[in-house]
Amino acid sequence: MKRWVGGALLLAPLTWLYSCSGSESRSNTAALPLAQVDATNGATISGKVLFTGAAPVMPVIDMSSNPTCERQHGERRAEIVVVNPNHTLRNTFVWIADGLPKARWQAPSAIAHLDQKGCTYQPHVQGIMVGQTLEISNSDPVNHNVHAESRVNAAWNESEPPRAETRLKRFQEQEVLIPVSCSVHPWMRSYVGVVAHPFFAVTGDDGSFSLRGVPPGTYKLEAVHERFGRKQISVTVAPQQSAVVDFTYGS
Ligand SMILES: [Cu+2]
Repeated sequence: MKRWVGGALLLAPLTWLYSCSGSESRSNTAALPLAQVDATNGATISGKVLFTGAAPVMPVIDMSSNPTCERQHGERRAEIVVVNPNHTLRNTFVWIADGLPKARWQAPSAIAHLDQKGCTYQPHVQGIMVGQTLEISNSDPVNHNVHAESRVNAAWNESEPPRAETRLKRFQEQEVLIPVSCSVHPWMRSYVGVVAHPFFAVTGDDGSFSLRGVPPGTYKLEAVHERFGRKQISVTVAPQQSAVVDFTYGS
């Protein structure tokens, strides 16, 4: 088992969101062979996203502009930075940014979901594949306005009233990450990573990630966090090998 800790490259702050979002787009992969995850001989790349230093205190969200939202939630803090009790960072998107063999990966038929509930987006960060359906719903009794602030894919901004039909969206190009905001409630913000292959994950309450069935090769593994930006680590895996890669954010 190999282990890489820290030493990652942190790109310039504030520019991370719209920097290069990966190698292949759907438009130029149509003629490539179809690839499949190799569960037998593929490698596993796993690890944690660590956070050092004191966890920043997130502000309480001011929902006073909408009493309905405020009644639903009471006091709620922003999810911009969530440090877990084990000193790891939640809501970090981890993916293979470069190095995969030239191939076309099939999007899963499973539908991904983004809900507007309690005047927040749930989940806060998620990954989907190029071409995969994202169902956007509104569980609230208030009007929301969903704005996909994409730069590579076509952006859109659509109202979603209470009890409206769910919206089904697909993104045709790789783009990491797309901010999704609400024009009505400025505190509402979500991020969707759209990837041309299945090797991505989002850290949860233990800060870990695991990418399975990865073809042997050398990859640029990237972590992306909405506040702390991008970090990249090079990792090489042989067939059936397990590699552990930890990213470190913080002071
Ligand atoms: Cu809203």
